[in-house]
Amino acid sequence: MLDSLREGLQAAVKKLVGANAVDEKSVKEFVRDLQRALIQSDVNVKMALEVTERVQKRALEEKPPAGVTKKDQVVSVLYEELARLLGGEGVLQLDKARTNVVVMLGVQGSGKTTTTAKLARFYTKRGFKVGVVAADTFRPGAVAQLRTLATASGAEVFSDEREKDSVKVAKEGRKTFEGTKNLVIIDTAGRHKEEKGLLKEMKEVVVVVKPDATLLVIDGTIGQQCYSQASAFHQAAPVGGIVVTKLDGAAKGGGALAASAATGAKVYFIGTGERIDDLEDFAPTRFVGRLLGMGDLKALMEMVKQADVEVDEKRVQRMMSGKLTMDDLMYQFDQMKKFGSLKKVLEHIPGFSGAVNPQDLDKAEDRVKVYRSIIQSMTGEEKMDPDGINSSRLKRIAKGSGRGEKDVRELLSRYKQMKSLVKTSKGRELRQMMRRIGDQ
Ligand SMILES: Nc1nc2c(ncn2[C@@H]2O[C@H](COP(=O)(O)OP(=O)(O)OP(=O)(O)O)[C@@H](O)[C@H]2O)c(=O)[nH]1
Ligand SMILES: [Mg+2]
Repeated sequence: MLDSLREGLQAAVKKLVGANAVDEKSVKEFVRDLQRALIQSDVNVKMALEVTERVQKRALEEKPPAGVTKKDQVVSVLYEELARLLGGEGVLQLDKARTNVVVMLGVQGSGKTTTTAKLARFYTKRGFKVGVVAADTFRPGAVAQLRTLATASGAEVFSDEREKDSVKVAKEGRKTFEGTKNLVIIDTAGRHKEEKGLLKEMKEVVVVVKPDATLLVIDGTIGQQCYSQASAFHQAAPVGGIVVTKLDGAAKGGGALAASAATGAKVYFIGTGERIDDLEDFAPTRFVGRLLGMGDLKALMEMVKQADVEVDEKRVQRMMSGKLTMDDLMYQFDQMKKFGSLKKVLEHIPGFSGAVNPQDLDKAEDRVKVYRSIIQSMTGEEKMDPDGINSSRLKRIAKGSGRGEKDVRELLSRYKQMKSLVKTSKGRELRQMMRRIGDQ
């Protein structure tokens, strides 16, 4: 999903990270690359320019915080600005103590009926009693479609196939469920004799039903039209929240940004498939993280900070004095494990995902696994003083760990390298070196 936007943004980031220095020239080039990536992925031109101007201004004016490189700072500025564009975390505010009413809006085929059923399922699972109202009186078969989908979701369905006035059906449905359901979702028509008529009808439904929220359903694959479509609906009936559907398919992703910016409303959910469970609640930071090919940057920074503190305080001083044991090495491996896999760590680091051959990483992780099993087969004395391991001990360790003698020798020579490095290096370099231990 979202391949084009992701690839464009990642290519821009990779180029910046690969540049010799972050100066005015490389920042401007970065900004141009970003603009191209955004516009090619259906982000509205005006928005693309606004966002990238802010990125440029901050990149040129702000200083990186202590311990953060200029490159990482620029990438995290981009991350923040994209997340901000999406309007922060959006949650549909529902009060279980009463009957909440939500009206679905959107043009034909955008996914209103499917999303109605998905939402019914989503909230039924969370203990809500849900009723859905079939207020699409225009399209033949609409009621049957909703009935099939919503019944599978565990919700009760209200419909009146003789009534052709959708406003009346919506009103009646609401009345029927008032007091007995926690949530009433009103599915509306997407087709009309003419487009203006559709917007007028939506306006009437909203005026009569007075919902707690209107949700605009936007097809994520329609590209640039997302912006104007969202604005048109927003003018007819204020949009409370947005659901972007079909983000599993050919969507370029810019539509989500566009619809959000056009209405000022937040994206609450995204549809990621045709099945009833293919609905995700939407977190902008996660979304942007996915786009930039990194996980949650904030979480990463936390992890790095924590690990650094532990390494600093508990170990490095002692190691710096030249007393390096196999337990210290093992500790380093455990640190890496705490990060999840090394690969995951690199995915988190701006510019790194995709820049490193995954095969190399797999190899590095394999080596660490081998080293770990060898260290486990050592006696306490051997771990404390690896220099005292003679050839007969070496044979025993190899046998005990099920590894080759060559592997044991390799580990010992790594250990020696590191120990001699300890004497010359500062703590920071040491840590970097230790993190690189698996690299061959
Ligand atoms: N792949 C994919 N398909 C979806 C998603 N959401 C909806 N669809 C499909 O899109 C088509 C239209 O969905 P509907 O829910 O009928 O759309 P609608 O807005 O109710 O359409 P009208 O009732 O004609 O206005 C159906 O084939 C759905 O299966 C999604 O998130 N991913
Ligand atoms: Mg429908």
